[in-house]
Amino acid sequence: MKYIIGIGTNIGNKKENIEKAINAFDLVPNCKVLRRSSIYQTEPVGYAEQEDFYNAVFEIESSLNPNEILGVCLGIEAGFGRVREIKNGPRILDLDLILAENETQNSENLILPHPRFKERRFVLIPLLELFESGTAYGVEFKSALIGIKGQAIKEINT
Ligand code: PH2
Ligand code: MG
Ligand code: MG
Repeated sequence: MKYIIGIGTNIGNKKENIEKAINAFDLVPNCKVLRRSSIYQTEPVGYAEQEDFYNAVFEIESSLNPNEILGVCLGIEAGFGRVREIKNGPRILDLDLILAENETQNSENLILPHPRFKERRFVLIPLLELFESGTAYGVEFKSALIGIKGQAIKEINT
């Protein structure tokens, strides 16, 4: 099954955090990274008093189920030394499961598609790079961009 994972970081060497996290995913047995977006510098959403984030999305192919993928995300975050503090606050690495191909879920641990991804330009813009039609796995997302106010985002070219 294919999955889209969103990645965000605003502590430390942000570009390196993104590269290392995607590489870590590729090293997990039964997980292969298929493609990834560019990296974007983005204004913090939800809690303003923090540094800009770097965000990207990537697509993987895996035989693991959504809950197992969630476990991989949390394991890689922990490997980066992430400690959970302020809601929406600074983080060295955040890996969010955004979409799964042909699969929805609504459990205590995991909701798919991600319940807030259509409110976040830092997810939608990189996702549009991978799905130029504006629809991913049958989920239309491009039209949500019209309703989003603020949330400055720019592609970084380094
Ligand atoms: N993640 C959040 C809250 N706010 N803002 C930006 N720009 N990028 C993020 O990845 C982000 C955020 C919660 O996970
Ligand atoms: Mg998040
Ligand atoms: Mg998260």
